[in-house]
Amino acid sequence: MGYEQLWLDYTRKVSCKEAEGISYICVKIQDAKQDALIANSVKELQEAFLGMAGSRLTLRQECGQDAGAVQAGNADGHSICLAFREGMKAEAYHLFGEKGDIVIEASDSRGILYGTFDLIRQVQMENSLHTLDRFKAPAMPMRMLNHWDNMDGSIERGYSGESFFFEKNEIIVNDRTRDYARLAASVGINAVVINNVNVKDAATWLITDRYLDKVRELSEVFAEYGIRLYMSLNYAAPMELGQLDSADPLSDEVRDWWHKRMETVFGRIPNLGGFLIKADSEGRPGPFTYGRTHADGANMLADAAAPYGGIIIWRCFVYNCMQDWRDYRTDRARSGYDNFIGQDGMFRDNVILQIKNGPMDFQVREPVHPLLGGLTKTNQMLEVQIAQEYTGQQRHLCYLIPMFKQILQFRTYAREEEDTVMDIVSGRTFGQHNCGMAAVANTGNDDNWTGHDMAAANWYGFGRLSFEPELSAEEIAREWIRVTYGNDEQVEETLMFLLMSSWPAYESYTSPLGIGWMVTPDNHYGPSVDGYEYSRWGTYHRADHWGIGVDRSHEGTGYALLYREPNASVYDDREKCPDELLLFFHHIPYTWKLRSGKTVIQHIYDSHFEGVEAVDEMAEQFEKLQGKLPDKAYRRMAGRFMEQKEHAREWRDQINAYFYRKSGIIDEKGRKIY
Ligand code: GCW
Repeated sequence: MGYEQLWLDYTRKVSCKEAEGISYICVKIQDAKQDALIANSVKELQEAFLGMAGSRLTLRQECGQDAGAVQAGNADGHSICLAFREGMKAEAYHLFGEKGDIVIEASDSRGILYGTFDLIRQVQMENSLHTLDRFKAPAMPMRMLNHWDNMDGSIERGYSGESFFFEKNEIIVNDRTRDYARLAASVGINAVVINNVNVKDAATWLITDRYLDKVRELSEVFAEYGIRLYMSLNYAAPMELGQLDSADPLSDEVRDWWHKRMETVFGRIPNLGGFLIKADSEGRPGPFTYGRTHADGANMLADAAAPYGGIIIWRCFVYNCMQDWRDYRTDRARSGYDNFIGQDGMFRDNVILQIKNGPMDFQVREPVHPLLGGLTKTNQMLEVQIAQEYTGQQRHLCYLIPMFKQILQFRTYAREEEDTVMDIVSGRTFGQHNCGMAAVANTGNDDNWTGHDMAAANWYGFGRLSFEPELSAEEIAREWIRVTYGNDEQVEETLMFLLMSSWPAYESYTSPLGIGWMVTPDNHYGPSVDGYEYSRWGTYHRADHWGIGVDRSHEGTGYALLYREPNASVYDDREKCPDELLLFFHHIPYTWKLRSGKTVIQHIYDSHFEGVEAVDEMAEQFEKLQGKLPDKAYRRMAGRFMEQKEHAREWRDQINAYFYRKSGIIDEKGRKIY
């Protein structure tokens, strides 16, 4: 086993007297032996307590009829008691200490599993167990990872090796599959899409006999950790697999084809949650070809999946990727909204629209997508990306949870109260039960799973955040550090500093004031200011000699007005628009004074110098951890920080040179600009 166990590494010893005093597990659950989740909870507790605290926990399947019999301290030591309690919410748990014993109560076995992993975290953090009293219920029903893994083993936008689900067009099920499921479940993930949303070639065949047995095997491993398996679908499957001559959602033949397919697929895979679909986007087929709407397409699939409780997740990432850069009226930022808002309320109850956090594409800074809170009668799910496609590709450190927190806290004004993105995706705003969050995954078959060791904080953090969105980014970071690297204060403080400085630093030395892009086309790594400026992708900065930015106000593309008030008026007015989004919404002269008091051009220069200084400081602080982190991890990270330092300079110098040459305005601090 060459790969690492990350935050579930039970070989790391802890100093926790209370854990040492525990000697057995008592399962007060009927038929627990048949329940794989309970069995796995027990196994996890036994391995964790033995490895970390040296206590060997024996299993007592049914001790005593009531909790009292177990809880009264026992001559042969204390226990961990697992029990069901009626009246608790699905997946919720209560973890508490009672006279030296520990109790995990839940309404279902997922709750027991989540409580188990929480207890293990408490041991890892060396917290007192006797005084525990943690009542937790996940805020949102769907907590999902989307893997963009292809069946040949490559990963679209993957930065940590190859797929561990697929190799040479075959499905892999092995120990690593189980460890993946354990890691995901331990932070509360309960749904996983195994294949890329761009479904082509062999992946189209995942829903056929060729693969169903193996998909089932994979799904069974997931099921034992409470994770539902989902697949991405090829909308044109009836043509590619069924030899029909269309995929028209209103054709009887096509509907029949899907009904039969769903019957087979759900019949063969009991733990199938449903499907994710990218349609009419970036060359993928969809209902537009037949003059039909997204609702027609999604509902047709939803009807076919409904008898089996299946969910259809339909992505809103739909835009014209054949734009003419000369055209100032078409605005990619508008397209998601314009394509879907007219169909609000037309989707079946088992359809969820999945909406990227911003209207463009996972840039380091974007406004919140106006469909979030725009749609009021449709199930909605937020899509974020922990794969760092535009934020340093897991070579640069960029802890993204602070960004996700800002998005979740954004007030949409869809109602007078409970109107934040967090409220919407938790189902509070519109009373929805099919909702939640999905993240484009950042894992691969690298030994450390995520390329950069610290990128694991984004995986861990996404899970924890989707379970408990009230946690702060700092709390999650601290927790990740302690469960991964132990409780040394210097390690904790230094890694905290690195994580918390990383997103602001990355933003500073890359693209300024919300403009985004400026990356090398296709691979999206490194600076290329004009790389996308004259392309078909709709991603322009419109810089000239006088200024920069895209006019999305009422005088421009009108995008700013897609928000509810007061957001619309704030974004529409360059005087009121927040600095960090100014160039997203407005074309602004370089000499314009920002609310910070600096001119736009001086801000560009300053932030790029400061960004590099911040990275230098991060690298310097990191070096002090030599000898304090596991050797391998230290060396891997040291290499990445070296690259980040160099690469941040490249960003700084290219951006500053570009704007100096365009504007002809000198840096008032007289620093070197090329
Ligand atoms: O971010 C862009 C990526 C594509 C991706 C697409 C999407 C899977 O560059 O690689 O395709 O978004 O989200 O569908």
